[in-house]
Amino acid sequence: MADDQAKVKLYWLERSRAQNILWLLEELNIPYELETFRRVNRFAPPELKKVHPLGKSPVISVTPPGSAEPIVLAESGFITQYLCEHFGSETTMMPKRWKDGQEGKVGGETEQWLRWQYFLHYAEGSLMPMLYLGMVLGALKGPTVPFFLRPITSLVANQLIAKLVFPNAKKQLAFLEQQLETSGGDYLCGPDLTGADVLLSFALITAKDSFEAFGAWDEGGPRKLFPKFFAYIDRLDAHPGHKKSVEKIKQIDETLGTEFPA
Ligand SMILES: N[C@@H](CCC(=O)N[C@@H](CS)C(=O)NCC(=O)O)C(=O)O
Repeated sequence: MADDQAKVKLYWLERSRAQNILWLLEELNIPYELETFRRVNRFAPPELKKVHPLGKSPVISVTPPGSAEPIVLAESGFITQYLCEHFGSETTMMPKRWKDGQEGKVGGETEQWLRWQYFLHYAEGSLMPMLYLGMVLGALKGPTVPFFLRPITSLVANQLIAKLVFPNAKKQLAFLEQQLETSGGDYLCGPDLTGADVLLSFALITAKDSFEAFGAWDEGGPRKLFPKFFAYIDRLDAHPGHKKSVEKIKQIDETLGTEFPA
């Protein structure tokens, strides 16, 4: 039986990275089941722990053809890799791995595939920690902190952002700008949208208006310094597949959020 007869189910949490996996499932054109969850006090509800012990989203289950036992997969990068490898052969989601005649050899991988694999790890290994720290420290300056404490928490947050987040953000944006300059197309691995672009989309679309506040940028701010990077985010946001994934959620329940924060 073909892999396309496997049963795939996505456990989707509102305003989360699960939006990436929903978009990916649409691009891969495979039938899937969707179960939606609402946040409880900003966290995932306890029901998600029954699916995977960490209780986070995204999580998917894949039931192979002829089996009653689903495989449960967590971690967005792993989910993306698994789905692209099994269901992506007729799509652009995973670049060709080997140069002709170099199959299985060290260094025989194509540039596009090396980039793809790198970005599957980069998403959670480098990008998300920087954005998450920025978000947590940013919250120390906001209305969730009582007003009489806010001057102190803001002082601490500003110092940590200046020392930890801003230098890291500058390096990462410059790196992504350079990767887009050298990819040979509009996307990170070349001319075609891949699973790696989809995997980065939620974080980048969510964060695009926050970079400005990370520090004192030179020469007119991040949009001027990194035009390809911001055009790339706008391209992801406007992509018909991304729009369809948002629409899908709104069709289930108009009140479910797809963007972070609420
Ligand atoms: N490294 C994990 C992170 C998963 C994660 O932290 N998901 C967030 C949503 S974006 C979540 O479930 N948050 C709710 C909670 O922590 O309770 C991945 O790549 O999937």
